[in-house]
Amino acid sequence: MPFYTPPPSRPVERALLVGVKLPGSTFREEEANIAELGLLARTAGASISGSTIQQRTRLDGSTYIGAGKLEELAGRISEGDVDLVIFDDDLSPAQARNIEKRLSVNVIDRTELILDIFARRARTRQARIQVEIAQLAYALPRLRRLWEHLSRQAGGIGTRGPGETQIEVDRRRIRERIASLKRELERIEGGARERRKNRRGLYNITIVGYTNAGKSTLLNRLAGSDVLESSRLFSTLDSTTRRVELPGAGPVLFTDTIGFIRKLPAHLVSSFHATLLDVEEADLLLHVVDAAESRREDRIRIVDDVLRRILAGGPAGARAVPDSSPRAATLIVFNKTDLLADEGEIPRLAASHGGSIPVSAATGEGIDSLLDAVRERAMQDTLTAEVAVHAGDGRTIAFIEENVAVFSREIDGETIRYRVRLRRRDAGRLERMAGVRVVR
Ligand SMILES: Nc1nc2c(ncn2[C@@H]2O[C@H](COP(=O)(O)OP(=O)(O)OP(=O)(O)O)[C@@H](O)[C@H]2O)c(=O)[nH]1
Ligand SMILES: [Mg+2]
Repeated sequence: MPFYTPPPSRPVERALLVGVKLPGSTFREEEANIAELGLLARTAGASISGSTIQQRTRLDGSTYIGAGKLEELAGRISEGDVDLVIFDDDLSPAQARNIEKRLSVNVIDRTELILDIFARRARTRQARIQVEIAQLAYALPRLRRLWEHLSRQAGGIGTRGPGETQIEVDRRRIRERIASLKRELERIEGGARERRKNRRGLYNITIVGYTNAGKSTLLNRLAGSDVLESSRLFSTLDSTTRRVELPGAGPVLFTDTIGFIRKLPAHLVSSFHATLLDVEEADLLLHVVDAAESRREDRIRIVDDVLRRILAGGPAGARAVPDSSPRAATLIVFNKTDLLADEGEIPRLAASHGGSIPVSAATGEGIDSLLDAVRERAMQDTLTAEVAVHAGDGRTIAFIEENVAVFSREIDGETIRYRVRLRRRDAGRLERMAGVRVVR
């Protein structure tokens, strides 16, 4: 595939990280951004040789960092301990080309790095297709550079004539491939939507948040499960759902989702269909925030923003709403409170976001309060009902058995009496099908 995909067994690449500080931001912010880029690079399997932040009043159109800085980088690279230069921002095809020409080592930008991590992590067919679509869409305007790269590797100069036509052929092939992958994705998602029907009747809680916030650890703590949790970024690529009995509220479903990050590649956002469905179907969103992270407020904003972008790209009508926000209520969960140096920080967190809940998924502290809050919401949004159905009404019986949390069923002559817990918004639908009597 015409994309930067290093072989899995490559030796550890030594990376130099490059950021630019523009007038709108501070050095401290850029340092934090570079630190995050370093984490991403390590997640992708690279080691870090060094980093540099260039202060500029504006970006340079042809070299991004400016000709002088580029020379400086070339000097730094000639010392011999750098195989790869990673830019914290997206480079235009021309910028990447110019920089690569001068530096003679691999040059990638933030999007390529994130796509590379996703490509390595994707396990399910659906995740793989989504990543491949994003990679191809990203590669499409950059084919010329990739071709130059290849011809340089082959030692060939003067391949321009045939190269040009080859690029046209490749572009067409890539577009065809994207179209066919999208069709396959739609087929897979059709099936997934069918399977999801099974969880309609249960109360759905979707866990969202910045990558590494502790979403999977929280799910494991809540459900006693063992979803992969790790200090690497993007350990979770596929959603996982666990059923949990909440005393009083019956069974509910918790779903762990992929983490978000600053400057998430646009192509990738539009392919987050699974997460979109998880968010759309949620009755309650738990937004997990790393309380010990100094930029937690920024991260809350970034996650809200990505959620809006995902929802805006969603199916039917959502596109028309530029500020589409999740339909479900959101509860902010400040995680990792065990890492807070200052005890007084916890009340300050609570004050900063009303109704938020401080927890430590690692130690279990605060988990009971979280479960209480979830139970309270679930009780508000669901109700216990008694449903009487004629034993011959197969359609309604099938609907109840498949879509509603059933506590008990009793046969009383020609009638089946169910005791169920169902979502308020499902009650009307059931009422039209059978005689629903609400028991309070
Ligand atoms: N000290 C401490 N560490 C935690 C806590 N919760 C999670 N962690 C650690 O934080 C890291 C990330 O946890 P995960 O649960 O994998 O985070 P995630 O949000 O699922 O991350 P991605 O799936 O990569 O987006 C792991 O090293 C966890 O052990 C906590 O309450 N306290
Ligand atoms: Mg995870």
